[in-house]
Amino acid sequence: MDGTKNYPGDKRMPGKKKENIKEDYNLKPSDFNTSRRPTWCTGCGNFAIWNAMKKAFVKLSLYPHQVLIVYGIGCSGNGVNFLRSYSFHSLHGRTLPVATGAKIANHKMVVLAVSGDGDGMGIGGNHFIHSCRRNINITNIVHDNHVYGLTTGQTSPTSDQGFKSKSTPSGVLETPVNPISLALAAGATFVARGFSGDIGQLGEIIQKAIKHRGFSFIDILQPCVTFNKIDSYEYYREKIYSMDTIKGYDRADLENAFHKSLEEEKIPTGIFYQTQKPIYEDGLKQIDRKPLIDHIISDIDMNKLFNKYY
Ligand SMILES: Cc1ncc(C[n+]2csc(CCOP(=O)(O)OP(=O)(O)O)c2C)c(N)n1
Ligand code: SF4
Ligand SMILES: [Mg+2]
Repeated sequence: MDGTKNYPGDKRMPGKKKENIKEDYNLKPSDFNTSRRPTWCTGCGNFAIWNAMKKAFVKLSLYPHQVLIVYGIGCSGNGVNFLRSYSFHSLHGRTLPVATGAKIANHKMVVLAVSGDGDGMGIGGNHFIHSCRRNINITNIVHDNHVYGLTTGQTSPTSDQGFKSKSTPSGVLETPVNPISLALAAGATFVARGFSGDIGQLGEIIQKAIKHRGFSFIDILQPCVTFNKIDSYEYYREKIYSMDTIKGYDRADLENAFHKSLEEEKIPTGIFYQTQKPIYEDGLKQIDRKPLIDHIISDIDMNKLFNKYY
């Protein structure tokens, strides 16, 4: 947690245990602000994601000490400095393994993994696939601006074919990763797309994703106003439509979700797919009765084990 100042109603004293934290104040989005103001470029879509996340926590009555957010490296990852919660600034591409470890250590905690498209779909792509199929109860948010923002605008795995950047001056040759299709194919149990130009819908999706029991994935179309002049707010506003407008859309229909994920002429937003399956934690006997962090380990003698192998 950002340690700059206690949030209102926080009765903790240094060294006191978590049980002493009281949720006795009227939660508001600004309770999730740190003392630092965001440094993102003016107009960056990250602002809306930051606001939508804070609003979603308030709607769910989640207090800062009940949430862990694991960030990757990137402009998206810099959110670690601006959103007050327990947080961990991990390595580029490694948000999901860190979040997975934290969730297993304390499965009572609400855990989110926040990364960029380069982070989540490039170097972290392998972790993404296995996190989807593992169905661990965490929420993965990808700020999908189709570029490597922090390193000044190189091509990312979701950049459009033909996109020109410093790293591909003649245009991208490959077809882009489709994060929604990939999540569906890999077995994610909640798959959604948001747009940072629609904070109302985005906040709703984030709430539902956190409430979902299982791995929930949200790909957020997030304009990078500095390094991606193609995928702008105007561009998206022309192309986007909400799936909430489709009467009778069945979110449990995987095949239909796939079809939707492949639409390009118009871009659907909202929840593509949601289903219930046993979560990874259900199979872990060690955390059946209480979180791993509450186990008493001081009387475990490791010497026997060490002596056996050394
Ligand atoms: C292992 C590793 N490789 C490369 C980098 C350099 N690096 C830092 S941020 C970044 C790209 C970030 O792009 P993205 O994940 O899309 O996040 P954005 O900045 O667009 O939010 C890269 C390549 C790094 N920090 N660590
Ligand atoms: S470089 Fe792009 S993604 Fe990064 S803060 Fe600026 S507008 Fe946002
Ligand atoms: Mg990016």
